[in-house]
Amino acid sequence: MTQHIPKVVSERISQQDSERLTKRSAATQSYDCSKPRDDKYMTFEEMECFLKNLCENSTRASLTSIGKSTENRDIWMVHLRSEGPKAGGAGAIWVEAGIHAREWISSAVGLHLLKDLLQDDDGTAGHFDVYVVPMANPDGYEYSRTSDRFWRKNRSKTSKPECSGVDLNRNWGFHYGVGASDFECSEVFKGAAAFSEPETKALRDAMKKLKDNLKMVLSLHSYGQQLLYPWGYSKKETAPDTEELIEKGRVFADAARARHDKVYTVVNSAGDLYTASGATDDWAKGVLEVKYTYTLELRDEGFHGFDLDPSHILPCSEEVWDGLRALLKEILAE
Ligand code: 0X9
Ligand code: ZN
Repeated sequence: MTQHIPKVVSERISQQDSERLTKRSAATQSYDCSKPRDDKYMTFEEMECFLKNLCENSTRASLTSIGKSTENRDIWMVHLRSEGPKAGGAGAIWVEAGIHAREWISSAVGLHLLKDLLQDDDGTAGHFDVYVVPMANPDGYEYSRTSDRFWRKNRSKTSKPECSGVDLNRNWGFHYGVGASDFECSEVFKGAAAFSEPETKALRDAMKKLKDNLKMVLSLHSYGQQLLYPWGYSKKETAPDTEELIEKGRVFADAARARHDKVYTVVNSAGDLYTASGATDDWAKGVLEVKYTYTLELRDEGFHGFDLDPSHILPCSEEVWDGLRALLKEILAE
């Protein structure tokens, strides 16, 4: 079942929001909003302007706020409607980026993917309904940009006044609490309860609406150049469809490597990285039963880590697009 979201952006964005998105601060005025930046990491305000521009200028793209962050920023979702003979029939793809504040490359790649998906150069992506949330943690991102570069969590208040923030990738309700912390000051604080955070609630509710139609969920993170497949919550349990997850994952990695010779390894989350529950991928697999769910750790392999130069934005986006397109082609052929 395909979810129908109105295509005209103004149907979903209030007059007030629309004015705010158009009226930009002086710092953003040098950016014309027509394409994602590759010379620097964008401000949240620049991202909003780009998203609005993209959806106003395309008949296939629409923009919806799926909820508000703790500090009242919008969590934007772009829906790229399927087209062509298989329209709607190929299913839906979910791409989420920016859950971790300091992983700036993830949203940068998410924004570039939007442009590539819409351009759909070989007609693969257009068969799918694609939903992209390019900035899932806007408060954390802005805090990382302006106050604390290596901030990871969101910015909600906890019971400890001196420690804010919940790790949004430990807050999803599937085997909640394994490999996560109860301690508010920890980087991997799981929150007071599963889905205690407005950001994870918004993502969950939007994904639930697509439930039966979802073929793939891809969560963009950094760093490590790894395509992680579930489970993350346990080394002992094997996720359904593991063989196919690995097989399709290798298709991604081969195509990505062919672009700029960067190696992405296809590995099991708990077995090869570490045990951690409460992440998007496990919840989508375990609760929504989506066949293909991955976390993609982008560039680099650790030399610069989170502090990746913006010169990587373009090549990293290109290799991910090539990998994703090849993977989608395989899913389409199933
Ligand atoms: O620990 C995480 O949340 C992810 N790595 S990161 O360095 N970007 O923080 C990996 C999550 C993998 N998936 C699960 N553990 N389910
Ligand atoms: Zn991350």
